[in-house]
Amino acid sequence: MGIVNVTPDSFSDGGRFLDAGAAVAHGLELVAAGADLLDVGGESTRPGATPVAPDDERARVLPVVRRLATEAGVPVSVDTRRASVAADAIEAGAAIVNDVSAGRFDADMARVVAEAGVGFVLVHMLGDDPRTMQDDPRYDDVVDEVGASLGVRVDAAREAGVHDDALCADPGIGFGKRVSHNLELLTRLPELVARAGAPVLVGTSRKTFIGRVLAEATGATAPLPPEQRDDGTLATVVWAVDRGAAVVRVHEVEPAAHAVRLLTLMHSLDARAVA
Ligand code: PMM
Repeated sequence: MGIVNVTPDSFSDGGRFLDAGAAVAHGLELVAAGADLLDVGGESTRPGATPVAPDDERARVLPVVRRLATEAGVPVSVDTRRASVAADAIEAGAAIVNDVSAGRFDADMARVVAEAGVGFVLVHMLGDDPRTMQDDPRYDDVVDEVGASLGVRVDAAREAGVHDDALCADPGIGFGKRVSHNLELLTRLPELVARAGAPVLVGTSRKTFIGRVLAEATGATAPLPPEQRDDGTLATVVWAVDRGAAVVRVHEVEPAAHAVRLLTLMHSLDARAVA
């Protein structure tokens, strides 16, 4: 899943694709680089980001979704917490709704998704506000708690009428998690995959925990900046796919697509060698 952020303030690519034409061109480049899905977002959910007004969010995402849905040749997902924006994006051609609040921000979301029969990505976030989610997040057992919470959201979506094959669950890397929580979610990913009740999507791309881990290795105190996190991202992509992730959400598509292709080939050769 290639990321198309139409925002002025996303942490790694804010402001680069605010113009609809630039965002569409970027989406088409990501497909040429191997993306099977595109995720279009108009609201940054990084900690401390200012919430965007619904009309501004609509104005950012709809023209981009409309053009990519006809031109890209792959399903387009809309990254939004608002049911009305999701409904308009579906009308404009979106085939998936990616909701970082897992349907908790807007009580109408699951109904809109169910009625349209589109895909639904449910993301775990600690608390219900991206502005405060990183304020001292705590878990007794992060994998148990994230798994249980995703299970509740998957059940709620099913009750609202969303089909099993339309659902995807996402542990929400960086959404109310410390570095250690993110690393534990990745190291114990097979447990989450086994209990999620839906295919699992993992979004590690350029996230702060990668910048922190890589900075620590050199003794630096500040995290490595987002533009220097793509190699680290690639390691997490390979790790996640190898441990059962069905979808990985990335900014830099080509290396991830190449890595996944090689990984898949090696797994199939390995399976034949063992048989
Ligand atoms: N991360 C961000 C935004 N949307 N959606 C899903 N499903 N999973 C994620 O991990 C996720 C997301 C924040 O990253 P960005 O600002 O680079 O898009």
